Amino acid sequence: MNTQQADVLILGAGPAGLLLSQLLHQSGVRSIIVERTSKERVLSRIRAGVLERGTVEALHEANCATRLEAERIDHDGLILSFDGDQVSIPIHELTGHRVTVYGQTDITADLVDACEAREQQIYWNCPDTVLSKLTSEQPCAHFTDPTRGRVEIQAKIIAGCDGFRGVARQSIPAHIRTESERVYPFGWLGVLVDKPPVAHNVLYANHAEGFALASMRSQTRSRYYVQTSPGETVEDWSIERFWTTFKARLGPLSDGLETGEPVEMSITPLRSYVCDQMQHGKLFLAGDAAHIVPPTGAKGLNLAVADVRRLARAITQWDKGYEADLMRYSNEALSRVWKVERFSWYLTALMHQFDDHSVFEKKMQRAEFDYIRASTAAQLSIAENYVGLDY
Ligand code: FAS
Ligand code: PHB
Repeated sequence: MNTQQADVLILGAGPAGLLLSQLLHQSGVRSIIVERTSKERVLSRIRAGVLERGTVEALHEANCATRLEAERIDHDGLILSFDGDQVSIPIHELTGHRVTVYGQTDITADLVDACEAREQQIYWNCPDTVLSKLTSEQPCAHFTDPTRGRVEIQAKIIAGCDGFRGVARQSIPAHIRTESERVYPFGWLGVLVDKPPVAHNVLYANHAEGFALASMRSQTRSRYYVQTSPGETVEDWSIERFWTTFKARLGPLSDGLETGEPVEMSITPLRSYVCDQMQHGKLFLAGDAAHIVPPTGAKGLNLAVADVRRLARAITQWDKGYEADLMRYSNEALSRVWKVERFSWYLTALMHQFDDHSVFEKKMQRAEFDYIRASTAAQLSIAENYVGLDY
């Protein structure tokens, strides 16, 4: 058995784990990362694309914003379309802030580059981690490294950044965990295509046949989504069927759309989920390990970053002998998590077609849209959530 000591053990090399390691390094706190899969697999994931102001700030704090500053696209607004009617919400005019388009794939690559530049220790391809002694002063992780064999890491703190299907949350005793979940009766089929974006801002469309979203990764690469029925898989969708559906749901807003063969095509299920305990003993959860939001509000990655910024500051204070922030971490993180869950659920309920909706519920969706179109106060509410609530 190879045994190692670490101040902080981070489980997961997704954006949450990588950013936490980088921010701790900036504060002089050393960590070790253990990742279930390969570096190539981590770098290949195509997910979020819209960054809140806090996420951009965090990447600057992490000294990982050089490429972001060279390639970012800032948006002053977002567009909501409802059966062909539309409202453009001027988020910058209303809040003084913008959102930034820069893909999660690029963020992950930038963070991995930073880790390698400072020779951060990352155990890749270690799928069998087991956590123990979480309520002791020396929590442990045991796993099998492909080259070194069995490894035991004795840490002072363990950060569970291992996503929704990781082991960290499951290591909190079930009788202590309070979990809340809403699974939506639809998914999103996402397409990445090397064509100029059809709209200059992110466009959300609710059409009688279903939801569609037009976003981008650059001026030459677009990211588009359509709502799919329960149980549908990516094999049920040809790219031709996608383009026909996408055009129909955008209506006249699809004028000028350039179609083509996809770089990537995949289906994501939609759920809202919160584990109401984000810490247990010396284990602290951050990101998708603790919560999931439907991507409608563009919040998944941004919420993970907000957790990590809070946790990094608390661990840095702990390292200096001040534990109060760490003891308050879960309660304070959850306060913001629930507000972001609300916004993501609200926009999902507003912009999607639900098979079990009565005529009344459909009328309520339309009335909400008409209210937003006519009310600066309603638009400000959406705008302040979209650009990111204060930490
Ligand atoms: P992640 O899931 O990204 O990373 C967790 C890491 O832990 C992974 O590398 C995993 O391999 C590793 N891991 C898991 N189990 C482990 C174990 N036992 N031991 C060690 N490591 C382990 N958000 C948006 O805002 N907009 C979007 O459009 C969007 N699209 C998405 C599409 C998909 C298919 C998915 C799954 C999510 C999407 N999200 C989107 C949300 C997504 O961006 C997450 O919020 C973000 O990746 C959260 O980052 P992490 O918390 O680091 O979790
Ligand atoms: C994306 O660009 O992938 C994106 C944008 C806005 C969302 C979700 C995803 O709400």
